[in-house]
Amino acid sequence: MSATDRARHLDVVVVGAGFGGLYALHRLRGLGLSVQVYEAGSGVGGTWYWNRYPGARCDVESLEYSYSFSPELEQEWAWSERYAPQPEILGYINHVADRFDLRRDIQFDTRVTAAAFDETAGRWRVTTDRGDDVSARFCVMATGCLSAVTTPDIEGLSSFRGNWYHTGQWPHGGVDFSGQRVGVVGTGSSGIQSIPVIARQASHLVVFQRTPNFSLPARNEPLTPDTQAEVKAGYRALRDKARSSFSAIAVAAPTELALEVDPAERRRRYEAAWARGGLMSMTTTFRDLIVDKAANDTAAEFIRSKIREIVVDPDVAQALTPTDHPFATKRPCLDTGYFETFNRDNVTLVDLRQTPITEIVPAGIRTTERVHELDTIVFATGFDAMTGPLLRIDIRGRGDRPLSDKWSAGPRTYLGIATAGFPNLFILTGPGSPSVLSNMVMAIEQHVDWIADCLSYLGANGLGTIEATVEAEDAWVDHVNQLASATLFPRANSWYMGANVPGKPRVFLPYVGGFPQYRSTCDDVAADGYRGFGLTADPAAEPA
Ligand code: N01
Repeated sequence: MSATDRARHLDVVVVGAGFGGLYALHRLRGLGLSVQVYEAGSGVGGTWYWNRYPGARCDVESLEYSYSFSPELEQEWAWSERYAPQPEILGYINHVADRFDLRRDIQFDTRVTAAAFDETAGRWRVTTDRGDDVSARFCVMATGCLSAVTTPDIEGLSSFRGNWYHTGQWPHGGVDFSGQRVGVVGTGSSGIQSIPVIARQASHLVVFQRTPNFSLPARNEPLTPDTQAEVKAGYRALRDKARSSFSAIAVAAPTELALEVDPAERRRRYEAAWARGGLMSMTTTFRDLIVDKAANDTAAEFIRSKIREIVVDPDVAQALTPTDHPFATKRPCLDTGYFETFNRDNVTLVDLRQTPITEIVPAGIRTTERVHELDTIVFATGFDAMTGPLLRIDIRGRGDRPLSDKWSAGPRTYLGIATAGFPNLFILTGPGSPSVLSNMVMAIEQHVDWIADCLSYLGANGLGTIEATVEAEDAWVDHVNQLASATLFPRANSWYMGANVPGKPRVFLPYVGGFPQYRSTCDDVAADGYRGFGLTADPAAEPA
């Protein structure tokens, strides 16, 4: 077979060159398979390639938010801070791409537009916006969970005289806000990270807040050589602990109930978590925070009391205080000086619950109260999470059925990795898997390793296709829903629930049973000959 034919008839197409796509390429190429990665960006990095807004950094500690597959890589890379800033994570991913010689199988500036399963050939036909038209036995969708940005459809945006940006598609050259009147719309993680930084540069910052959010101090700090050396000396044990921890982050599982301890002791624990900083400190204080509303109220009220302590103007503090959802039912934010920013003279909070946006005009944003004159608008308005990146591609399975049709009432997967009617299509960290509720890098590695083992199994057994059965998928969807309904998560209008996208079905998207339970289910399924999947023989592997 010529090189051109080989390029057109691949073993695997991987869509996306973020953490997921890169590791998939590395593992699958290592099996001797021909792999082509398509990436819409001009470089590797996925989330970390696109989200370059001021203040962007990870909210999982750097030493854990990194690949574990290569002990050499772990040892040679040095992180500078407890939570790595976006440029450093992007530098890390670029280092990985070079170190493992990945770029030669990645085509950049190329967006996959469609993937259709040809039942006769038993292959996927994948097409791109650059005119590529290739055939592959397997497709790995490494499209990310938070990559399909959502910009609100506010009347008049095109009339705005200034510039506007979305945090998830930030210009590579950066944006200089010096001397500008800036409006930030949205107070999720992206808004809460960028607002303090923009406030320091802009002449005036107006924050347009629809829903106040819980945010915890990051307590970011430089990582000392001693800390790094200590972690690196015990890296395998740390990774093993992470793998057996609920969120795939190495923390001890809480054992106590919040209401089991007296109020003074409870407060002391919350104070200690606040002082330590980080997401896990607070969320793992007690084991019932996400299942018992009364327990959750104690943590929520503690954070509210902190907001009142920090924010000087009581009306502003009140407006910033989250009351509409239990703590952690929306992804809690990590910040550096977020609430303190509202004590600055050059920052104004607009509470959109009191004065909603009516339109954008050439001079700025009009609310029911007045026009806020602006030079620049920043939309920190989030993403069509988990399903958006897949449904923005025209994916068609058996019988030419679009995935968008199959998922019209919400995503249906088996293990969050496969969907019935779409043979040989794998979704990395898809809906129905722990994904966004866990350390994403570890979740990615677990999925890629499972897929690599699966492809080896198919090869070793002369099998051509693997496809989730409808029965296994139905049972998995029921299981995922049951787990979610036993928690407080469905009480929030969150992107976890699809609530941030008009018309999106309200379904709790990730699997909430924890990473270890999920991982062992995946391992059992594989050990049981891929229980719940239909397997067919590979005609090419049969004796002539
Ligand atoms: O998006 P979001 P994000 N008018 O959906 C508001 C990860 N992440 O990009 O709550 C006015 O959380 C919306 O208001 P409401 C992390 O998993 C991680 O900030 O819908 N406002 C909300 O305030 C995170 O959870 C990191 O009422 C509108 C905001 O916009 C996820 O990405 C950093 C509006 C959107 O918040 C998404 O975070 C950044 C409208 N029409 C992101 N539409 C770290 O690792 C929406 N909003 C630290």
